[in-house]
Parts: sequence; structure tokens; C-alpha cells
Amino acid sequence: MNTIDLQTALQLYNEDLFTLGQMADEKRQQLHGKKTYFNINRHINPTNICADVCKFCAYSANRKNPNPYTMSHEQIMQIVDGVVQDGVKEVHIISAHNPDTGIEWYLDIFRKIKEKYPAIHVKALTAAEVDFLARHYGHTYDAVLDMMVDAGVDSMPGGGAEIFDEGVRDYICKGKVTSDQWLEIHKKWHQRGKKSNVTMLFGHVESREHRIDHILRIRELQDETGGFNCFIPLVYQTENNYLKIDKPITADEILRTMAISRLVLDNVPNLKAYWVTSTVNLALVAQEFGANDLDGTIQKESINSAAGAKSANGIELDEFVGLIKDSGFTPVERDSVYNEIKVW
Ligand code: V47
Repeated sequence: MNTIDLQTALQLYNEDLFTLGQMADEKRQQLHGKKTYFNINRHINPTNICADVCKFCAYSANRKNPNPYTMSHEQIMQIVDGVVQDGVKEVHIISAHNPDTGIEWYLDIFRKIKEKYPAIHVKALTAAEVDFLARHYGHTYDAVLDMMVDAGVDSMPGGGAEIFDEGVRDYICKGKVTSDQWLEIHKKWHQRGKKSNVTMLFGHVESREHRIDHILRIRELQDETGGFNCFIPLVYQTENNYLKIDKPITADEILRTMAISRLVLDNVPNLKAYWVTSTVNLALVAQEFGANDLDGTIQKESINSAAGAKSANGIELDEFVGLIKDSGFTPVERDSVYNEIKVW
């Protein structure tokens, strides 16, 4: 039973950085030794047309980024055909909230992928998308989740969680799935025996207290369902959007937040340093501050790169593996639900 409460967690921020790192590293070593997990994956973002207006988003087609697109199923299958040849084992499919596609447009592409490649893992639809599809097409969450299972979705990504504090949430993404709804959707998904991830968008207008509150809400649900595989703190990217901040978050604060996440959220087994938003260099350092997962090669990414992240073309496998080794850790290729595939 983890006894770190809000106040204790906030006090941890005052620790010396290296002491905090050592504490988090001890927990990491207990759980994973020197292993750093990654997978060979491809992000696919099929449409950027969005009915919602999140201030932090640079991806959706809007005044600042007026390039609306919706991929055809043929285009998506061409991507999948290509990446399967390259050894990709997971497709991570998330989109904006396009009001014009119909729900079948999503389900059908999942079916097509699974029919052609039954072994590929489909990680698709954030809780924000599930909420949008339910509201827009007049379904219950249960109905949408059942349709996803039927269509072959294997797991849910952790996007759309942002920050659970209702005040901050109202400011940065009013009108989107609420915090309670986000958690409810994941709970229902876990009750179907399925796994998911959970993110936190930080480094914008939120306080340390808001971050800990977010993490504690996750810990509470995880105690109940055990369905979260991985926690992913996403560092806010500042470009091409409407969420202005005074100064960007420092590396010191990012590492502190990673370390505290590892200590407070010890019931979620994996902590991902998502190199896309933290930079590769800091993600490598974060391995010493509790992180045991670096996501994957990604190959192409449109959401965070639209806001300034250097991830548009992913990273080569050899380089990725070499970087993990050179930083003193053991690269372990995993599947999407953390079964080990290969120690590199
Ligand atoms: O939900 C949007 C975030 C998320 C910005 O589950 C931004 O394994 C930073 O959820 N700066 C999508 N972040 C990405 C995501 C994700 C990524 C990797 C792995 C997994 C997983 C999930 O990106 C959105 C939103 O929270 N985002 N804009 C921005 N300016």
C-alpha cells in the first residue's frame, strides 16, 4: 500500500535532485533492473479535422494550421502494408475528432488491419475519441467500447488525459471529455479484460499540485482495476498553438516530475520517458530517474511534431538501441502489453 499522499509528494519536489533520482532508481531497479523497454511501432494519425478546440493542440486543422486532411482506408492500408514489411508490430492510431467520417470509418479500418495482419497489435482510440464518438453518434460508452473490441482493437492509448484538475482542464481544453469521464472509459475498458496507458500533459499552466492530483487519481483507479500498463508524462510543446506560457519547463523540473511519478505511482508497472516530447537526450537521462520505457521507433508522428517536437520521422532502430546501450541500460524489445520479445 503506497502511503505517499499529496503533501508528501509535494515535499519530494524539495529534495536534492540526485537524492530524488536515487530514490526513483531504487524503485525502477526493484521493478525492472537495468532493462529499458521499447517497441517497434508506427503512429498513424488518420485525420486532423476536429470538432474540439484544445488550446495546446497544434495538430488539428484550424486558423494556425489550415491543412485539413482525412486519409482514405487505402492510404492507411498502404502505410500498414509498408510498415509490417519493416517489422513493425504495433500501430498506434489516433486522430482528431472529425464530425464527418461516421463511426464505421474507424471500426472498418481496424477490421481491415486485423483481417490482413492478425498478429499486429492495434492500439487505437483515446478516451477523448471514445467520448466524442459516443456523444456525436448517440451511443453509450459501453456500446462504443464493445464495438472497438469486436473490430479488433487490442489496447487503448493513454492520450486525452491532459490534466485532471477541472479548473486547468476547463482552461486548456474546455468541452472535451471530462476527467471523470476519461477515467470511467478506461475503467470500463479494463473491466473488459483489456489494458491501456495513461498520459499527463505537463509543463504548461498547471502547478505541481495539479500534477500530483492527476497521478493520485490514476493510482486510485489502478488500485481498483490494475488495467494501466504504463504512465506517460508528456512534456508540453509550445509551438503553433494557442496556449501561451511564460517560460518553458526546465529539464530539472521534468526529471523531478518523472522521479516523483515513479515513487507515487508504484502500482503502474511502467514509466515511459516519451522521447518525442522530452527530447532523446533527456529521455536517456530519465532512465536514471525512474523511467524504464522509451516508447519506440515511431517512424512518423504528427501530433507532437506539429507543436515543435523533433519526431516527424521517428528514429532508426539501430540508433535507438545503440543509445540505450551506450547510456548503460539493456534495450529490451517488448510487445504492446510488455511481453519481452528480444534483448538487444
Ligand atoms: O492526447 C497534444 C498530447 C497526446 C501537445 O499511450 C501534446 O503509449 C505535448 O497520447 N505538447 C497524444 N503534448 C499522444 C499520446 C501518446 C503518445 C505516446 C504514447 C502513448 C501511449 C500516447 O499528445 C494528446 C495530448 O495530450 N499533445 N498537443 C503539445 N502541444
